Amino acid sequence: MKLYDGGRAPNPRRVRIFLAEKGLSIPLVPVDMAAMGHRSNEITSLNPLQRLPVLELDNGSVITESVAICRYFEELHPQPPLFGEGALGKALVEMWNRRVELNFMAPVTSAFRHTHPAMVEWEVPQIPQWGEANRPKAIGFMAVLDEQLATSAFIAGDQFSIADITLLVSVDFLKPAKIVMPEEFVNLKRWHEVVSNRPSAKA
Ligand SMILES: N[C@@H](CCC(=O)N[C@@H](CS)C(=O)NCC(=O)O)C(=O)O
Repeated sequence: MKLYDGGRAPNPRRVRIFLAEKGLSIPLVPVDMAAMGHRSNEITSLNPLQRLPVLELDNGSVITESVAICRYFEELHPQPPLFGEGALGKALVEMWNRRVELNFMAPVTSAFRHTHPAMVEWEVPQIPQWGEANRPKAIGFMAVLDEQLATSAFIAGDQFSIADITLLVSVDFLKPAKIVMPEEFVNLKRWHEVVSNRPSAKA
């Protein structure tokens, strides 16, 4: 089994954090994304979308999409549960993971990809106005996150989950996206400190 990894990029990091939380060590194949390694023939043959991460199994099967890769490991290694427990717990984790992906991770990464000069070849067409338009969207959703975290230790409830991992990589990507978290979001800040101190956050 091999995990094609993309270094500091948020989606590959999601999977590395997930594996660290599970205590799993999977052989990594580093791909130099700055040198466009993700557009190589090797990666394209595994994933025609030319995106990372990519998990290649020993039988030749290929899994792309960070959440699908994490789901695979969750099924093989159910402990600790990171996709929630029970009908309600699982639904809430899925709900928050999707909410964070669509309403926060997407605007944060779009702000970066549509404004940063290094992304010109990645994001075609690069539309700086669209990047600018996404900054207030990301900040607007922080209010929803902050409200949820006012009464909940983690984003989907009392237990750390994949939704926290998606949120962590997105909050950590605010800096490259040149978005500042407003001081008023004290619950989100408290949560960020807590999850950043977990050993897995170094992944
Ligand atoms: N939905 C995919 C997104 C994967 C993705 O966009 N990965 C980025 C790195 S964070 C990438 O490979 N980008 C390459 C490109 O845009 O050319 C997932 O969850 O894995």
